[in-house]
Amino acid sequence: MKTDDGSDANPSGHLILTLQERDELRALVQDLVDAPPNRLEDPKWIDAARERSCHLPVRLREAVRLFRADPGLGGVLRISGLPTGTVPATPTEKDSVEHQTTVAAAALVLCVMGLGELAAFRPEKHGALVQNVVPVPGRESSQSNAGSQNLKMHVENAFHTMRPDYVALSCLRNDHDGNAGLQVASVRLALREVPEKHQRILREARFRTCPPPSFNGGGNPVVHPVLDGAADDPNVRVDFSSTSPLDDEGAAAMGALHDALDSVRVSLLLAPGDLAVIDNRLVLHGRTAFSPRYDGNDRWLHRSFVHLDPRRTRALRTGGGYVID
Ligand SMILES: O=C(O)CCC(=O)C(=O)O
Ligand SMILES: [Fe+2]
Repeated sequence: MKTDDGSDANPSGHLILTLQERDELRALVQDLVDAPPNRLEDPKWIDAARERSCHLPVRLREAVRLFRADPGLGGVLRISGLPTGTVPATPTEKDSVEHQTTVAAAALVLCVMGLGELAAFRPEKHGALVQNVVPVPGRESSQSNAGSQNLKMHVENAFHTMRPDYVALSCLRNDHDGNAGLQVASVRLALREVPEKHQRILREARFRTCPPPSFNGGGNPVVHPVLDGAADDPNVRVDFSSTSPLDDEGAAAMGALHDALDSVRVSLLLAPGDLAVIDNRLVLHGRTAFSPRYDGNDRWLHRSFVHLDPRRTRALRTGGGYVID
């Protein structure tokens, strides 16, 4: 299906690395894995990652650079062919994160370094640079990435003024049954279906968003508009699990936006070695339900956040590190 400007209905970019590019990338990742001091969070290792990201295969650098300039109508860049190394048993504990420079963690960091600077939030997953998205026993119905029931569509950390510009999710293992799809829906596509009277309401501060469960009680609710910025190409800020309208008109407008997003929603079944980079200013994401078995072979993604302008967050980053307090 083509849209009226001639592009694909799901115009998200998909770069499939060639065998030669995979070899080049694997060598670069291994070099980074071995770079001292072998700890993901160490500023020296992060510097090494930034430097090596300048040597990524040229098509990958191009794809990332072009995506940064314009994420397209779909607002998602998928890259296939990242090395994962030997993948151990999927963790099962709550808030699990990576500290060691594994192949999979280094590959994610390396690929997204070309986009901007990595960031994390102190109250969430210990402020780790690379976080695990895994199902956690007893949290099946949680509206967080520890759950396995349907995860509602959301902008990441929608309550936070310094929410990430991009969310990067790389796949080490999909679920046993191939049911867990990363859902993405672009506001650039959805707004074509939202009547102007609702868009006007969505631009007003008539919505309240609470911090997500992953903040473990940290942060405060905020009242804000759902759409802001350019009239013909706005940013979106809403989480259908933790944003509530303040009045009836707000509820109708949010409902219209929800339905429009649903009509353009795309499911991405990530395979090991796939990386999805989501523009968090334009695209909501969520996940379909799946059945974890807690047998060491459950679905496992790595997640990192990226900001385009680290100066914007500097006052909140004690000591200039990557963690936002
Ligand atoms: O599990 C997924 O595919 C997405 C989870 C999610 O929303 C997140 O980790 O931010
Ligand atoms: Fe999310």
